[in-house]
Amino acid sequence: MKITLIHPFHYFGLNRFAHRLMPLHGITLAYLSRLIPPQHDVRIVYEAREPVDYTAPADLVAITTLTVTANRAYRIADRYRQRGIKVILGGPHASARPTEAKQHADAVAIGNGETTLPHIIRDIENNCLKPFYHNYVPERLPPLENIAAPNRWCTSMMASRGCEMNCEFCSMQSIFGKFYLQRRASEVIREIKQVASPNIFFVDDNFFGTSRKTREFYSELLEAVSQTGKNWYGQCRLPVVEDEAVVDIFARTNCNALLIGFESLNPENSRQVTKQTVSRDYYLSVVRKLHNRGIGVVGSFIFGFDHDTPDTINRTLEFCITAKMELALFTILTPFPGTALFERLESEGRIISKNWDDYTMEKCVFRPRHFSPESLTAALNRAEREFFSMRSIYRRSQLGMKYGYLEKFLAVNVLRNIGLKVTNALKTGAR
Ligand code: B12
Ligand code: SF4
Repeated sequence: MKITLIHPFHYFGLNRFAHRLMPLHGITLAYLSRLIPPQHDVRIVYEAREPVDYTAPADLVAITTLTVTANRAYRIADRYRQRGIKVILGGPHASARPTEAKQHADAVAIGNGETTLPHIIRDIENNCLKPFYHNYVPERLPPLENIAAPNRWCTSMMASRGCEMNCEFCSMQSIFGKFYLQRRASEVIREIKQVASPNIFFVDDNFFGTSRKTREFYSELLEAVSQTGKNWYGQCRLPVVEDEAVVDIFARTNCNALLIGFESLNPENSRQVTKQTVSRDYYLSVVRKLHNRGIGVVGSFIFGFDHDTPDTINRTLEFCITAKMELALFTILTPFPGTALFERLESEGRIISKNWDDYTMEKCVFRPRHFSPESLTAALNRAEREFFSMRSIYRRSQLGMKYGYLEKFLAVNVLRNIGLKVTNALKTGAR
């Protein structure tokens, strides 16, 4: 069979241009292609990079969906089905809303593709496709030999999948189930050696973890990565970098930067949703510890929790600049379908938009406690503009210039500054 795998794209205009400049995507399609038996001819299409060619020959089209890309995925699916081509939908959104997705597909894969995709392909070959394929926790993860890089600069890689935590706003456990699986370190090391780009981005949910076994696994892996001369980026939970010994390993093995989910500076929010220790001093000590070892910090923060007020946002901004964070990702709390957060806000009658196009994490789709939806979106935009202002870039770069890390991030900070100015000018012009 000729099988086309598609990752739809929801950003248009300026954002599409930005994505072309710096393409970064997960490994979903490359990963799914490894679950398809080798006799099939597989084509991968990232819509962010190339338009979907509806005339290219295909016997089966498999589309992955995030909530924000769901509507776009449905439009693509409808056009293929009009041509009589079978379409299957999967991924976090289709898994959370299978009945909705089924209106646009011949079959919907719920949850982990490791268990559903091979089964679907077998059923298509035997002409007995079922409408829904249900989630099972996989027993092992497939190898990722010769994985294609989205750009010359960085390649995404996965060494483990699953997370031991269950944060209220996250879809991992509620959609995919409670599991944590590691691949064989030797296999991942072999694959990393095949990669041509100088940087590796680990997409693992629970990178490094906290158990002794997990730490041994990652230590072996990272020592091998450093021997290839490549640098790496990862995303990890705060408790992981509390340990000096772990930070030493990261520094020794060429960690360029870590994306850290700080989520909130407000301890009352953390009691409600993230279950992690929160204090400004503790956060600052973590950032300093990483900076002292030459590791950049990309801080991820969520605004709109029940205890957030405008003051929380001001304090967060002040913290990010004082801590001289290389980058900050400010997002609005978003109740993705399938999460405990969605259920709670729905039961409280607080969700105001179910247009999935709005689920960008930059727009408020529910009624927060201490903001109007519009004022929360405006506060987020203001925080972003201030964090990426030239004055803030200058203040944050002082430490970076001394130790040599901000220069790695200067271009992306300046580009973000320009991007925000252009977006703002376009919005003002449109009003
Ligand atoms: C790396 C990453 C990114 C990268 C790359 C994004 C990408 N498009 O993949 C970056 C930083 C760019 C990013 C951005 C965003 N991300 Co992100 N990201 C991830 C992360 C950590 C890993 C993705 C990955 O490669 N996973 C590994 C692959 C193998 O897993 P998978 O895609 O889920 O696929 C499995 C199954 O879903 C299934 N499957 C998937 N598709 C299909 C299709 C078929 C036909 C079948 C049979 C099976 C199947 O099979 C696979 C194996 O089991 C995930 C969390 C996670 N663990 O998945 C979040 C995650 C996907 N991101 C999320 C979000 C919200 C976003 C943003 C909207 C955030 C923002 N504010 O911008 C943007 C959207 C960008 C976009 N348009 O794609 C959410 C999505 C929730 C939702 N319901 O939509 C997730 C799940 C995080 C979370 N914990 O909630 N992200
Ligand atoms: S947000 Fe991160 S730590 Fe929390 S459950 Fe999701 S993947 Fe795990």
